Amino acid sequence: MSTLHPTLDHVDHVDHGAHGHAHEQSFISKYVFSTDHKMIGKQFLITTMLMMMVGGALALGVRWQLARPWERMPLFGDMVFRADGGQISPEAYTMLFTMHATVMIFLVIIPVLAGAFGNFLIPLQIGADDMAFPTLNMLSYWFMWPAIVFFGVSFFMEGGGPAAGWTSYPLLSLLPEAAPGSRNGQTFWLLGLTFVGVSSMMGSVNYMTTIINMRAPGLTLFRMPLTIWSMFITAILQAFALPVLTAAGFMMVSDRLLGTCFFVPSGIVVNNAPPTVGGGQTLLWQHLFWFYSHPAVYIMLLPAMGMVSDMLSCMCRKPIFGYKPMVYSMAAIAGLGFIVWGHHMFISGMNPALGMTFMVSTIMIALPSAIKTFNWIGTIWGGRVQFNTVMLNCIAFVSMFVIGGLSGIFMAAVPVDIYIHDTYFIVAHFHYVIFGATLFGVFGGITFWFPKMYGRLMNETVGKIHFVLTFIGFNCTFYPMHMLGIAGMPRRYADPYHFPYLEHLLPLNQFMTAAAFLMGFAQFLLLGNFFYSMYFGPKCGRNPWNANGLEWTAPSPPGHGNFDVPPIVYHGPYEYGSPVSGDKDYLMQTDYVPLDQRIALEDH
Ligand code: HEM
Ligand SMILES: [Cu+2]
Repeated sequence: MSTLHPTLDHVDHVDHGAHGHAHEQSFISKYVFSTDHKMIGKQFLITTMLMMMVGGALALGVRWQLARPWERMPLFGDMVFRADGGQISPEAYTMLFTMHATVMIFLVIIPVLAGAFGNFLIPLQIGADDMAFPTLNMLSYWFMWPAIVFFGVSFFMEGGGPAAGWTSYPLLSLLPEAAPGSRNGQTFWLLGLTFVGVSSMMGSVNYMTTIINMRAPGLTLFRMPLTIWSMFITAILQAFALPVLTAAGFMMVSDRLLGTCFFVPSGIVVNNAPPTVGGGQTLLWQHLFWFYSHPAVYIMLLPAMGMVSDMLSCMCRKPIFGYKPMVYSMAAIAGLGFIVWGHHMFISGMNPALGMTFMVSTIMIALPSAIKTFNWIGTIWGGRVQFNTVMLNCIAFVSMFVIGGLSGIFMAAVPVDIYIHDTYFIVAHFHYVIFGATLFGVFGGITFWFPKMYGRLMNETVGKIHFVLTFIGFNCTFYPMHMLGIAGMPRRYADPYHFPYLEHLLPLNQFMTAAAFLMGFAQFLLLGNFFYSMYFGPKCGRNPWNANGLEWTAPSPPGHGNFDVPPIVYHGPYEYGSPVSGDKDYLMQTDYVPLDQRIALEDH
């Protein structure tokens, strides 16, 4: 089977930066406080890639402890945990997994999808010259930085970093007696959360407005690429879910600083401190938190679903199978996503009738998810599959999503979840969806759109090695977690082997840790490939993948204002292998085919 080699010819003379209306921009306004959506997208991308390394290092700390409990950690341990003789203390372990999840969710996955790809692709794929509100767009990037700083400095507070998990459940997150990190570290965590929230909200408003108002002539809603649909639906999700979390965060800050008691009940004794005086409810936080954070898991997935649909169709040289069902399924997933949050709280003592409702609505999400999966398989089926880095990552996306989706259905069943809740089974599930699906989709997306970002190609061989190592490392790290969970190993324990019934799990955990380190180091290949190719990759033309979307009609990289002439759209983005396109196997959205010719060719 032949593999699509990106075309290197017809490199057009691109006047970088100043296209058409040339005006000099200072370094600061071009690279730092830029209002150009492409630069903001790249800023998000590079920031999130670096944050991924930070989050990864924290995870390796967690894995070290699970493989070699209470042993001195070489290098890292000596630097960070010198006071404890280089070993990770139970408190430090708690901070490590709290901040690992916080960084990965709030500083990597959410901003890489909406922030990096949303910014870069939305105007280009709808034929606009920029976002509707460029300054707001710039602010949405720069509001990430206070969050990064707050999360960062929280480690240096008295008592150490936040240690209540990324879910920040009270009382752990409220009472200084409950966890050492529940002092100022936790307050800083909440402030950081507010800033990422504001950043996301600014993006969301901008994306909705841009997609509704700024589409090129002819780009009707059902001619939009699925990436745009997914970004649009995600933006709506953000707009409705996020205020709840932001409000809850403020309530918690006020509980901590102003003496309110929204989440503090009366008469609880924690670590021999005097009983709490409150009148609030800890469960209230869980409801508010999950009312945002369940929809948020789709914020972490839907954009990747859209991007993978675009890439799969191009790499299989076939129209996407079932375009409209794909759109409706995404809408259904988003809609159902709002009424299922209680599945995180099955063991909180809720009324069984309510548990049943949450169970049924959760299991219903499997339906649109399955429609999407079958449609991806339908797209691959019979296609001229190009096994390049992009396609390999997309296949990983689909297959890992199937595994993660299936374990989701297990957990959604109340009787099963009562047993596996808060075990490693949960950790397996969400890593399969967030890492296995989304992150592989992102790796594919980076490779696919890199030529548009920098006018150069990334290295295929390094890309493939990175893929294989990550794929093997990923499955060896996370698949056994299903087994650990069924065996009853709880999550968030610094020393599970303390319990005799878990002792036999140590060797398996050591294997997983080895795989995790392999996977961690493999990410340097991605970074190396990315930064090397930025300067030394082979130059490419406007449309290296012979793709159909509007972004491929613009120069690589597009100058200020994106397009030479404002594009006009004549059909959808998935016309691959159509008889209408003549001797090419693709038909760009801007290629006009007169109706009589189209009818004649299609009847052919
Ligand atoms: C078929 C679709 C899905 C179903 C039926 C499902 C079901 C569930 C259930 C029932 C839980 C709670 C388990 C427990 O705590 O005992 C859960 C947890 C979780 N799910 Fe899913 N899920 C699905 C898809 C996803 C997706 C697409 C993502 C992310 C992209 C995701 C991310 C998470 C996360 C992060 C948690 C754990 C939260 C925590 O406790 O820290 N899930 N899922
Ligand atoms: Cu959920």
